[in-house]
Amino acid sequence: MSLMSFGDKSLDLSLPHVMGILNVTPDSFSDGGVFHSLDAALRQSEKMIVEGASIIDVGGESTRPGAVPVSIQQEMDRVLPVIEAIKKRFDIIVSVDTSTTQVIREAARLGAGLINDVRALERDGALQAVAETVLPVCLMHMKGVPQTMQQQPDYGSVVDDVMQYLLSRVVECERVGIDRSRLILDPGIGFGKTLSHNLSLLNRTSQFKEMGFEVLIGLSRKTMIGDVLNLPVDERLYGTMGANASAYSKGARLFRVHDVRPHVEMLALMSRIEREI
Ligand code: 7PM
Repeated sequence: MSLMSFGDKSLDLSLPHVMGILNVTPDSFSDGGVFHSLDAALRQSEKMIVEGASIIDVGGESTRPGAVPVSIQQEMDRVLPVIEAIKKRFDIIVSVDTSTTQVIREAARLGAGLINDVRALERDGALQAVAETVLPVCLMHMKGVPQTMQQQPDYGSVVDDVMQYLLSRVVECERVGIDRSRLILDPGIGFGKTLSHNLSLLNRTSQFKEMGFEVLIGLSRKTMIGDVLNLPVDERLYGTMGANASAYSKGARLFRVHDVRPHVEMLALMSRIEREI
């Protein structure tokens, strides 16, 4: 057993867990007004819960390469009502995919159980906002900013550079009173990385684990899968599952995915086999 507390619930991170992706950006729920999008978000959440997700990751700021930044108010309006509605309806851990201090504070107040920050709490006030909660936080590595991060990313040694960056963020967390036991590390697949960088990071997943941290991997349907298989985004499930199975065998225990049921079933077998003597 390796329990981590996520607000009102805990997870045993000796076992794998699926985090289902819930995008609440306007491009994900075509514009039919507030009620329509809230209803669609709740239905998608229920589906992912029935399929076995342990966490629903709610995100309102598109971090895709080339995306335009959204205002704080826009992000609040998108994300907070959804978090509130999910926590009211379902017994599930809600994660908030945000870098914004005000969103961190309000999401925690509404019952979010995990802060998932692709900027590893680098924005002004974000460290302090998390320090004022008891919640765990996922620190992700990104090189550059979403608009330009895929323009010739380069590293000395990608694994060492990403590790060094994440450890520097761990130090900053501890400085403000966020204990190590609350930290989850994520190499940030696709965030300022070439195919070769992504493959190296996945190959070395165990190095992050060996530093004593839980590891989260988010590679669902990403370009790296398409690059290896030469397939469009809607045909990347099998490749996604292969890469996640590899990450599991190297120690990752949290998997951020679109396709919950296939991953829950794959990981159930991976974990049963690993535990059989
Ligand atoms: C459009 C394209 C929208 C790509 C969103 C994305 C990660 C994450 C994202 C990840 C963690 C996606 C990305 N990716 N959080 N948020 N780790 N912790 O492909 O890899 O889902 S957004």
